[in-house]
Amino acid sequence: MEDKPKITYLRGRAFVEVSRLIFAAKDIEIEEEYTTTKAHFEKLRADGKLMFMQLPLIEIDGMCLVESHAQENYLGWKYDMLGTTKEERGHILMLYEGARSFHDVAQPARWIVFQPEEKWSSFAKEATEKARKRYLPPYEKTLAENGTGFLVGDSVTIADCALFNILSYLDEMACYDNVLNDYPHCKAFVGKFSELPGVKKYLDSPRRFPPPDVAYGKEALAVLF
Ligand SMILES: N[C@@H](CCC(=O)N[C@@H](CS)C(=O)NCC(=O)O)C(=O)O
Repeated sequence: MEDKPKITYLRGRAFVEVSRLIFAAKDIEIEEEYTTTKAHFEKLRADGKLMFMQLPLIEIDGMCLVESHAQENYLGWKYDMLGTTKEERGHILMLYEGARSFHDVAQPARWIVFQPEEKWSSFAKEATEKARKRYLPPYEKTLAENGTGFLVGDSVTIADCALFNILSYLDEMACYDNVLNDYPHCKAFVGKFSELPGVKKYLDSPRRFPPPDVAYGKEALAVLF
């Protein structure tokens, strides 16, 4: 029997959440180990498990796989979440990369972990404006045109997992000013994706971390730097 895949990461979503969502969408059981001390992080580095000395780590198929992007692509390939034709693959990769870029500019750890609290609301406002200007309209249009509740085709792909990752912050956190109410297909997507059986199980479990807060930021900085 194959070993269960194992994720090693901090106690937060950040760089590994899309992989967690991919496993959840496919209802694949995994193990998780949380790095909560600098000593544990240094031990992983000393053991040679982190090729570029960074987390997250996914141990799968006899490999120590690092780099979140490679991890998500590998899982997409392994679990058939990259479409069935080359045109579908092209669209999925474009929408997946767009969702990663959307995450880079709008996800809340950018200010919650790295900025003083008095600046948080202006960062959140700027992130919401970027979301409205560049990212939410094309995802709204793509979901409306595809009409299946998924971005491409009629089953879940890595693009859906990456989109859910960023949209769930916009949906959960008051600082984004209920922006999804103006994008009904994106809002409905969050609801439908959350109801996929494996995803629902994951979201209802203690393994799903809340959005970052001050305590998470402190722990992450103490482990990493
Ligand atoms: N390009 C990497 C970046 C990963 C990354 O920045 N990891 C952070 C933790 S979230 C880290 O290990 N930082 C410690 C360091 O860079 O020394 C990826 O996408 O996986």
